[in-house]
Amino acid sequence: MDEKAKVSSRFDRRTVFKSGAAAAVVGAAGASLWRSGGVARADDDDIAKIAEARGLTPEDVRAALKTYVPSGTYDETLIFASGGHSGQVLVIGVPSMRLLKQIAVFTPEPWQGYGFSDETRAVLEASAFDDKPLTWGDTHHPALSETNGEYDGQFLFINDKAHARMAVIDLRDFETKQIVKNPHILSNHGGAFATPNTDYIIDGSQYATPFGWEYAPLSEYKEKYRGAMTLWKFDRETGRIDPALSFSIELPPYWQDLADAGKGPSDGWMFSNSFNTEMATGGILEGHPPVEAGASMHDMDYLSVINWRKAAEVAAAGKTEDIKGMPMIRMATAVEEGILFQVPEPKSPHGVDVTPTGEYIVVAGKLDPHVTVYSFQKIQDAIAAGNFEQDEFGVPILPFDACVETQVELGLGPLHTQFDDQGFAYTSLFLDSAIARWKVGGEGIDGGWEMVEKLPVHYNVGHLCVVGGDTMAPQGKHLIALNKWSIDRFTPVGPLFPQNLQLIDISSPDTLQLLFDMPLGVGEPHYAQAIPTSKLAPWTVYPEVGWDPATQALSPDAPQPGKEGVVRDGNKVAVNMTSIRSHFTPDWVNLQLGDEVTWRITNIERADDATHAFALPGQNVNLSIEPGETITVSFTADRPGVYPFYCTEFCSALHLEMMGYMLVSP
Ligand code: RUQ
Ligand code: CUA
Repeated sequence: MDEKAKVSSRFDRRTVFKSGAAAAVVGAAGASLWRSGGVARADDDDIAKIAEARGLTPEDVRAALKTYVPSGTYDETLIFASGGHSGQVLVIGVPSMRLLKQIAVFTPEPWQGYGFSDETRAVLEASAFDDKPLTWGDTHHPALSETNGEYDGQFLFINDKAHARMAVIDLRDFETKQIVKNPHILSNHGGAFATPNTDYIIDGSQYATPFGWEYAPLSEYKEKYRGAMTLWKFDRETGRIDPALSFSIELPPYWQDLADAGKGPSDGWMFSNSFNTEMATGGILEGHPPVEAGASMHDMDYLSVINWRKAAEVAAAGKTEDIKGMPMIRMATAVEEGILFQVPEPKSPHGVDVTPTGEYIVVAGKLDPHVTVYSFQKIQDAIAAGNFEQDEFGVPILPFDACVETQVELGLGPLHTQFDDQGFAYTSLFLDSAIARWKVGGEGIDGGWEMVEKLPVHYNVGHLCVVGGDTMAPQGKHLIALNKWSIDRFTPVGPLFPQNLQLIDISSPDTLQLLFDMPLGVGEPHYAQAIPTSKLAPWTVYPEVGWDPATQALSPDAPQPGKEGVVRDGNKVAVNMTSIRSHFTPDWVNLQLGDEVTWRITNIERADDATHAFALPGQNVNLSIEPGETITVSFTADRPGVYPFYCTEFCSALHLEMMGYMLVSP
């Protein structure tokens, strides 16, 4: 039996629920639930009959009871999942696994009006590649902002791997406020990761290129191509990354994979895997091995160990080189200042994850059946003892044996690790299509560093996510496996399959239970972070009428009720409009050919969910104007005609009547 077939057969367990005999499963819990509702309208046997008629096993019923969120009640947890090459972020409720929102980040999105208003267009345009606007991204790793090593629910960051960009989302309104383009590198992967107080957002390069997006032939790879770690300075007050205080550190031309920030004793340091220490570049037709083979020849690659706090001091002291307007700490400086070290790590490492106490660093090598656990203290001891040699780039290489705490054998294709509050770690096994639960060891812990259970998942699991699972305060109720393939899980919908997010109950120390399969047909989530909803405080309407979400302040230009109108100054026309159920004021907008129009709309509603939208034919415009919001769109009236504009959000019984005429006279 091949591996997939084996896994499948484990899922072929239809011990169908039998009424009477199996009613014990619903048993006490089921019965008391019905009764506590105050309605004695069904007994256990009815539930058993439903289960039997639907062909459900006792396990199925248990899973359903644990995930069902009745109408009118809320999920206890939200996950923020990347949307992969949709370029967006997905917000999903747990345990119901209902998709609540897709936050537009790198890709224009009409429902949110993202990329159509002046304000949101500016966010996208600020991160253009030179002058070329980019209208998609490849989101991989969302990072929630942290205070003292715990999620604080204020901001979310996410990278665009395809263009090495970083986005900032404000969790007061769940909207993207800023995207910065990395001036040094062209693709990233080791980001976004927040330092424990969100001083910096870590952004590691993926494929080595010459810095500053310059040209150099592949024959000069070793001399001219480089990797880098960028530290984006985050300013909580403005809610923005401050590129002027951000900097990069030059690395050898290996490919940085994931990264993580230290915490507790390791706070001030960060860790990043480097694979392709072979420096393979492909060249299949030129007689070289393909990258997949060329980059997998060494038994050991390197874990980069970087003192970011020291690096920030060195950057502030100006010991940097300016490349495309942003400082770079050169490799030689990084070595001289004691910022950069490397430790060998086995076989094409992928994920690096610091344990909740900050004492250990867990590395998963894709081609090694173990996770390798490094001790931060041992690394520090080796550095202090000068116990290292230098590689061909001059970077100190600490000895493997001196830094490793232990290795834990888990299975095939380990990728990523998260932690819970019961002392367990969870590692995804891509090739095994399984989640391994293992016990974290260390001082005073009995029987640590060993695998305790493996749960099959469908199929090819990439990241996994536990509530707070990468923080200093993880929780132990749910784990979400983000699976790449969904063969035989869902009703076929053509050759492009949805992704499959699987919800797993990890609350019992004895056994893991798969609860729910969530097909996601809107992109490929890589990583996700989960946060209790009690830590979030989003607005349901904007604080004041005339609010500008771009500045998170009252806009001085906001059209206010009673001040609406069309104001002409030569060929410059300002349209000051308000919206309320069910009309726009003004609803006649008379323009002349060639007019340069600045059109502002304030939604003066104060009721939750009373969003109006604004579609203007011929100008490629759709705006979403949430209660209190002010929004702007500018264009040139470049074609005579009559253009009915209307509200695209079904806001009231007379929503169809919520329209007006824009007339452009020749
Ligand atoms: S990763 S391929 Cu996060 Cu495992 Cu991007
Ligand atoms: Cu406002 Cu429809």
